[in-house]
Amino acid sequence: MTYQTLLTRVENGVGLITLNRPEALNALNEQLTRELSHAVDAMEADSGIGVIVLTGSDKAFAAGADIKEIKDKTFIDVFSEQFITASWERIASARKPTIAAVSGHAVGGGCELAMMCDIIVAAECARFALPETTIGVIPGAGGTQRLTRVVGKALAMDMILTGRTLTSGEARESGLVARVVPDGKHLDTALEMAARIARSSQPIVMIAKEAVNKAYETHLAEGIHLERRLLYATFATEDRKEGMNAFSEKRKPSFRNR
Ligand code: CO8
Repeated sequence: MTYQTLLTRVENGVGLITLNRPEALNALNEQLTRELSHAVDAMEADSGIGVIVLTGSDKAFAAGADIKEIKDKTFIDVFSEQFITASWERIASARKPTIAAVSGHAVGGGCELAMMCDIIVAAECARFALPETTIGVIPGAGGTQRLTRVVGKALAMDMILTGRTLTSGEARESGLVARVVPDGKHLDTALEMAARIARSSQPIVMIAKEAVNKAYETHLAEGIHLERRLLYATFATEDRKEGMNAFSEKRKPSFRNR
């Protein structure tokens, strides 16, 4: 499948999606969000892919919603079309692990898109901001909710009310970003992490992802209960048996995703 606004590639069990609207710093227009949703659907359905990596250019991961495309919309337009539809959020509902490799601007909807991924790897030059209030809107793709859960109310309020930009170092310190690496190394690092994850059993990492995500959606006792149930479920897989046998026999496991 060829896309107008994306490049895609599959290697070492990893699906790579590159946002490719350099003329608009990868601003998220209707076509891009539709194509991104389609690409994620295709990668989720491809059993040869264990992990999805999402990246942009060195200058911009994505500069947010396409302001030129939405500037003349009325309330009734965005209400009727259900602007910010499921296609915007598709990557957030991926069952396979997702990694955002961010360099340059991750602004507005671009920052929200990165936050929809399970892990963010940032180049030193990466910058994160939710400046929507400065142009008369509010974050609309989960920003007020995901950022607050990850960095806490004080910093979320600071960023969302003032629109200030976080450096990669501040993003790391606040827990928004998992790793900061030298400029130009963000994608290689993300691909290496992804290939490492992709060597494990797909259903097992999907179960682990589901358990971690539950931590954001429920209270501790229920989360621990779910974790235990999911742990027990891993004992129903062939890969659990293979992983433990391989360890005992001092050999590398050969997982079959079963
Ligand atoms: N939309 C459309 N075009 C954009 C966008 C954008 N978000 N960002 C950049 N561009 C375009 C510029 O217009 C410019 O195009 P041209 O050369 O034709 O003038 C080109 O990309 C390069 O941009 P700059 O020249 O501005 O590049 P700089 O390096 O000087 O600045 C910045 C980079 C700081 C990222 C700057 O481009 C900027 O501030 N962009 C806008 C960031 C922003 O405010 N994003 C939030 C948008 S709102 C949102 O994401 C959520 C809205 C949800 C609610 C919607 C409800 C309807």
